[in-house]
Amino acid sequence: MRLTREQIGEHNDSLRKFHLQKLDALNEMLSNTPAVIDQLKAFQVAIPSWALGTGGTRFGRFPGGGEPRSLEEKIEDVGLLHQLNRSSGAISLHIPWDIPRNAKAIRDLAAQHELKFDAMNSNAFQDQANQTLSYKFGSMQNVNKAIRQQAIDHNLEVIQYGKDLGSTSLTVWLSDGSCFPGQLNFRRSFQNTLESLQLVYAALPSDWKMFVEYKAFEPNFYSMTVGDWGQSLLYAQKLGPQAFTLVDLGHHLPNANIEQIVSLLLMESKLGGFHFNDSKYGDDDLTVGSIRPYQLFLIFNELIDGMNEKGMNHASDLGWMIDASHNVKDPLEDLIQSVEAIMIAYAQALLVDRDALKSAQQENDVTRCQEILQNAFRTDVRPLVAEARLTLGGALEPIRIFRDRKVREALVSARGSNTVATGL
Ligand code: LRH
Ligand code: MN
Repeated sequence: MRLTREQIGEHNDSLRKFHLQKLDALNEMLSNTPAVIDQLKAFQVAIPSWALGTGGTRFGRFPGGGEPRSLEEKIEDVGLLHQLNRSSGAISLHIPWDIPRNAKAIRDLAAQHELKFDAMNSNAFQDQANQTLSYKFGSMQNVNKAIRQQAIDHNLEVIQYGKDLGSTSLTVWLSDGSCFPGQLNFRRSFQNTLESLQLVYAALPSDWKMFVEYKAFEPNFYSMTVGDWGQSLLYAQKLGPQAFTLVDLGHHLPNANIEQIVSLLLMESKLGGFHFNDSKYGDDDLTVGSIRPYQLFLIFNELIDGMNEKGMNHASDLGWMIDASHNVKDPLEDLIQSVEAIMIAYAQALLVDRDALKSAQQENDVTRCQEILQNAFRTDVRPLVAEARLTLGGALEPIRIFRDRKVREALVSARGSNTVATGL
């Protein structure tokens, strides 16, 4: 499903006058809007292939219809997102949910939709139908060497698929851990996992990165073998210069200060990227910015401060990915909102007067520090994000045109109302 240039043009024409009024008002108020718009135009967020259908919980799944039935249809859906917001120019695949049967054909299809392949994700957390050894008691931590080798071989296979598609990074999230005290020897589990990751690391092409994703709990509920940023950092430091930590916003214990974690990982040059989502309790995988938009802003504030200090390129030096699951929203609408929330938080953080903040911090002027941050956070930057979209050929209001053009209805009539996308 693609929209025509004319349909997007018509949509923008109907909204342009009001948009320009809001943009002019911001241009009056702010000094650096052209620079902010340029940085927004360069910023691309990768869409997870496993979040294009309806998710669910152990209590139920309520599909909305028209879900992609194949990798090809997933690429088409991300292509449509990118057509609307011009900020979703990459797809992150999960193996074996999205095995590219014909890599050349898949690459060509993605190119037609102006999409790149972001990080590849391995899956040693589910037992596949044809699998000989079970991951019930873990994969790379497992006391059984053959099971560890099975997980290593799977990751080597995932790297090969990535090389065939032009990806240059591998995300390893391990569900390994324990559910009860005494079940595991923590040090041996760490050592087994490190040795296994070292064998995967050794197979990385020289221009690749490995992201070690940590998670505090679920599906294990007593310990996780990559349980927090400290453990992930230990692995990344012991593995080598191509290994980094990956911060999934939903993978922290309640009230963790994620912006401080981000600041320190950047300082250590070991922050690799993000899985953006939002949560109120656990790994809820909700729409980005839907629960704690101020935290998202504070994270971007630390990112810009730390990346500027190291002269890093905002758009390309870190992995920007969404990791979400949709139980009650239309998956594509949810992803449109998530990308929008990320762009808004980035734009607000770009408005922070960093020199003023530094001098207020030097004077311990706590009140002024907060004023400087919240002045940026309370600035409605949506016209800047919309202008970046417009000048890249996108839609001024993606959700409105998605609904006005009855995209979901068209997908349901094309694909059926009971189609199920592979993934979570
Ligand atoms: C684990 C996780 C990981 C993915 C999975 C789909 O909770 O965040 O990033 O492999 O979700
Ligand atoms: Mn994740």
